[in-house]
Amino acid sequence: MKIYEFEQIQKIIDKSKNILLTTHIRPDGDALGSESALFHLLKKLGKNPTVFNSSSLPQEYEFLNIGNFYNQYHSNEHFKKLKGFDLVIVLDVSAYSRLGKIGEDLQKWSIQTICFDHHPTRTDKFDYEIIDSTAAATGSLVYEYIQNTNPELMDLNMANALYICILTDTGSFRFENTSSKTMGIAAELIDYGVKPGTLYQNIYENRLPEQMLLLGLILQRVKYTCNGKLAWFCVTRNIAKQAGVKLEDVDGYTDFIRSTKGVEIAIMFLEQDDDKIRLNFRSKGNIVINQVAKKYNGGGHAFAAGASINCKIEEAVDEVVNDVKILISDYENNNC
Ligand SMILES: [Mn+2]
Repeated sequence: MKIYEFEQIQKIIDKSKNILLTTHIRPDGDALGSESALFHLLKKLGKNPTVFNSSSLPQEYEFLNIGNFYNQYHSNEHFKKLKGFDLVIVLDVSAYSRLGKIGEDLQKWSIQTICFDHHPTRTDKFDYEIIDSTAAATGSLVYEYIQNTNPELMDLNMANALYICILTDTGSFRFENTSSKTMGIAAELIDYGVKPGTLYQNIYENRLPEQMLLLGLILQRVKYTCNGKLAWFCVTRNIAKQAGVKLEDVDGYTDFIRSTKGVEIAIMFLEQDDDKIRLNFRSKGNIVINQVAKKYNGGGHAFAAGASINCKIEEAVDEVVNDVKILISDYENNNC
């Protein structure tokens, strides 16, 4: 990103007072960390920021909620409030449809928008954009923005939030998106006082016993095909109930199954309703998976993507496993 692009963003923020921050449904560490860092920055700039998300705050990110600033958006209660904002900052997503209900409602008002994002799949255009699909996390773009405009305002709260962005979106610095630049930013954040071990534990070593029980049930049910290159599993509402896990707390399992030797792609089918199935795709890095997600109106990164499909879970399995089998055989044909 060029310095003048950050300066332009700063000019827009300088002219605004009531600023809304929002992000995609089922927010992850990058989405929530970016919101948190910008919230604290805007406060220091004398602005009146508000965070509204369509989804609730996942329990493992509760420690970021210093001052209880994460609000869940409820259309019936908050729709009229949207009119009072003079600027909306959309984080970690470039599609109104992925913002959930608030995205639908925002389009009914005409409010200026800024978007910070690093996803390659882009649907909507925003008034001002800081977009870089080579960035490991949206949080690293937020970090660059702060360093180029208000470096003296950076503090430990903001540094912690930005470190969470990078930690989670790089899979704890394991994924290929971990560049020397990413490591450089992480190192600078540690210089602000970030404790990497503590933050890691906050997020990854706080699994509920129920989630571990569900892991056991999933491990007994994984199916392999394509000579072990494709692994998939279903989490029905029944199995989740048996383990005592709420559907919104079913997370991280697809990454774990991908870690199996020989597996190139792992898929989770999560039954949300009788005829609504959430799909979660994880690829080891040889086969791009987001075009299959796109086919089902989803999206994401090349090797980590998601979508939703409206049918019975058995039909979803038939259709999607077949699509991915074709993808794997294309890959094999091109690599023999
Ligand atoms: Mn992200």
